[in-house]
Amino acid sequence: MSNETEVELVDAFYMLIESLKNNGIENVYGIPGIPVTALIRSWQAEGGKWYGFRHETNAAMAAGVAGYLTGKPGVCLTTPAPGFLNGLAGAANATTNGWPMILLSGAAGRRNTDLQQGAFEEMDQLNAARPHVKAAYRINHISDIPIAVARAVRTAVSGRPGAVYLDLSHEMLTGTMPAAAAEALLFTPVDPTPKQLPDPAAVKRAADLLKGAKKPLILLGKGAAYAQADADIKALVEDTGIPFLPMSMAKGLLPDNHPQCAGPARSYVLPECDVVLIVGARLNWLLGNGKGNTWGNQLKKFIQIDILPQEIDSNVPIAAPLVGDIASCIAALREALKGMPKADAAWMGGIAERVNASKEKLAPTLKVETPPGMMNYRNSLGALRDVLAKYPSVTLVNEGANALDNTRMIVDQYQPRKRIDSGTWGIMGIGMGACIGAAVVTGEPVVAVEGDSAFGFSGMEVETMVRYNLPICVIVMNNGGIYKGNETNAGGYDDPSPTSFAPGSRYDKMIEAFGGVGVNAQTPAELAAAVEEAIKSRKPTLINACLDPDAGVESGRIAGLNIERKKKK
Ligand code: FYN
Ligand code: ADP
Ligand code: MG
Repeated sequence: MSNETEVELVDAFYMLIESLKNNGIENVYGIPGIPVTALIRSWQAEGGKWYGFRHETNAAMAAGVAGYLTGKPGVCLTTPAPGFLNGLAGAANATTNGWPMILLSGAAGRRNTDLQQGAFEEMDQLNAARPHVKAAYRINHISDIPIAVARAVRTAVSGRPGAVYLDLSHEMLTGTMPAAAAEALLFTPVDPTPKQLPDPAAVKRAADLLKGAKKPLILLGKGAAYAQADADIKALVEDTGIPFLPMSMAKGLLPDNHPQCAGPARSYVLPECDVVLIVGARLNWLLGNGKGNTWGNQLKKFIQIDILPQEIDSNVPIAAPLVGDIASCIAALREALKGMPKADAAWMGGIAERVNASKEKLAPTLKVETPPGMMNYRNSLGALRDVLAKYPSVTLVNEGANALDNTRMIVDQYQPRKRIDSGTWGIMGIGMGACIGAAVVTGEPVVAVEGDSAFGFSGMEVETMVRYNLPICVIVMNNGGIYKGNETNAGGYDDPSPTSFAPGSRYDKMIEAFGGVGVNAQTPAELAAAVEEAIKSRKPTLINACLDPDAGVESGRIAGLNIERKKKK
């Protein structure tokens, strides 16, 4: 007869690790500490990959990007209180961008926390997380782990993707249960990302509208890239002959040098078009909320493909909503459009003229010579563009103001999901996390173009890049400041201006301190050579690109969003 001590037990770590594995999770990003250090060791011991960061926000950014690139949730693990809050910033960013990720965090004991008795790292994390994520759940008992992890994964990847917070309560983490009962609870969820087919009547309505268009336009957003329906989207564009305009992260879904790409004629096609097929993009601030000057002050006839029903009519009336997953909607639409004549040649011709004029205007500025150490955005990025054209599978990470705007305009993309940037919020601080997430899941080199300000938010992760020997090349566009590096203090005293950094900083020395390759590039040729060497060698590299402190403009291309003083006192 067996007594209680002979019953084989498993612990919460085992249940969590097995549940993550059952859901196809291979990588976890985060920072160890009380109470999850041993959990992380166990994860590694049982074959999981762990990427340890220097700041939790960057780990969460990596998880979000991994989710975007793979369609499976990236997982971030943090310690309680500030560690959790740091991770929450990345989870909120993933939610805003519509990327699947899971934030797991250890939490102080509920008994003390709920009575506010002052436990170590006490915080009501579940409620803090709620407004910023798609869903927040707490696991209170070890036997709930398999269902909770499956629920988190399904919530993250189905419908519009987003981040899910899973609170690992102290009580739960200390639990054990009989192994036989535990094994009976572990399972692999069936079809976590089900197809969502569009209504045939909605497909017909959309097809009829498109067939009647004189100046149709296809607007591709990062939802279209996320959907991994690349071949069908390309076929729809090419079969209809309709010009397409990619949002920044949809660049490369079809190559930027495709004859139907209207990117370089943006301010012509948006006001001029009559019917717009929106595929996985939102009519948010990046698109002038669907109205106003950007659109020639006319209400366009919009066909909008989106998985989230309430995205429709969010800003302006949508003439033909097409609610469903992009792959299913595009397939249905292609079928309904069979035999449709190609888009009007005069419309295409007018666009081609503008595209060529924009490119011709830009081209000479990319070759301008500047004195050593005084590069500008155009000639430095012109050199980079030519190198990256040779390596289309490299992922480009990009943040900043002028560094962002100029790179988006100058550097062409040729493959889907190879550009990651400031995203829906238009924020700084995605950089090194995005680089690491992309390098881990693609296994290919990553090149980041970072404003010197933008880099500062995640710069310490160069140590992480070196520690894991990841093929990442970071270019810091160093003009010595936010927007520009030559502003003086408006008050006239000696302190720096609010936008200035230490002049002549050598960011390349940072990575050398950890054993990576540092390069101080003074000319476009030096920059190009260093990037190419980094891509080929796959060695973690940081290039300090020496820019003229006067290079750049305040707030980049979105200066209209800034507030100027109305009245001087
Ligand atoms: C584009 N363009 C080109 C090319 N591609 N010209 C020549 N050759 C090529 N290949 C032209 C394009 O037609 C535009 O000119 C201009 O370059 C800029 O193109 P873009 O970037 O597509 O257009 P625009 O107007 O800047 O787009 C609006 C936006 C974008 C809001 C979508 O600015 C954006 O994504 N911004 C994010 C900003 C952000 O997050 N900043 C971080 C915070 S900064 P015209 O047609 O003449 O207009 C904190 O201060
Ligand atoms: P961008 O910033 O490039 O304009 P957004 O992130 O604003 O793109 O919009 C992406 C849209 O795509 C979101 O509204 C989201 O609901 C939608 N979406 C994401 N994945 C899918 C999918 N598989 N099927 C349909 N819609 C999707
Ligand atoms: Mg700068």
